[in-house]
Amino acid sequence: MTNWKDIDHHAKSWIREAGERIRGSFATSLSIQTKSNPNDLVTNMDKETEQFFISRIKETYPDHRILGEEGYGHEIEDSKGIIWIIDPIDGTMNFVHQQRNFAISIGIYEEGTGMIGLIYDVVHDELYHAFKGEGAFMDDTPLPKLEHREVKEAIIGLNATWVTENKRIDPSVLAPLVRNARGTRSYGSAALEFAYVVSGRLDCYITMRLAPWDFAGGLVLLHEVGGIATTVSGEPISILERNSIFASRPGLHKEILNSYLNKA
Ligand code: 2AM
Ligand code: CA
Ligand code: CA
Ligand code: CA
Repeated sequence: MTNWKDIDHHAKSWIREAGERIRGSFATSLSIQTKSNPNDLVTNMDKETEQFFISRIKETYPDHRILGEEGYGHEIEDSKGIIWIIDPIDGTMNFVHQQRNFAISIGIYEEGTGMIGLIYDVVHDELYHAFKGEGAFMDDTPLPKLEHREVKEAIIGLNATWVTENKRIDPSVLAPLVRNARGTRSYGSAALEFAYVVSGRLDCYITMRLAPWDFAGGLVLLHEVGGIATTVSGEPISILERNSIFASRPGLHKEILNSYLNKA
């Protein structure tokens, strides 16, 4: 029998410990490299944090598998067994430039079902956490179920890139939504944007391409507050692949899908 409470306890204590290490790194100098392009950054702390989780998990749960952004985990092609999906620093550009607005994200899945979701806002020391069927919390505060809100009263999480010429969506699809909404915000960390939808600070979040480690934790949290996440065309999200993401309050999800996104 899997002891899920034990896993939950370890995951929370490791994520706080990793956050402590990251906060400690502010006093030291970072080593920064680029990945796929000059704006795609990675630091020694991204790598060290992922390695920290991997060594703890391997030591304690040798039969669990790990999918991490920086590639120190396993090659994962199926959703069998227990898989930890980890983004050691989500919002690396913010980490480097701002020393805030980044998070550690962990989703723990069993046979493809999200069991535990953790998003740790390291600088604010705020842990968003959810366990399947037990609701979502920010530290000790339970997060209420999300209710409908109309577009005209909604704050939408959206990166300006998607309203300029780009290869994934026609900007004329999103422009009317941007015009009709109460406001838009972009935080530069998908995990935090998920946490903000979960806690009602954003009413929805739309992005054209995320990887599993960007949304694995957020999906579990969102589900626990009755939020809805699909691709921008309303399809189910595949947990081991890259997807576009539309995460929202219920009701608002339907309104935006029907009146804006489905006109794509
Ligand atoms: P990262 O900081 O972990 O790389 C920035 O808008 C958000 O998109 C961050 O959550 C960032 O995660 C993520 N991101 C950056 N580059 C990406 C890429 N090529 N594919 C998917 N997500 C990306
Ligand atoms: Ca990255
Ligand atoms: Ca990320
Ligand atoms: Ca990352």
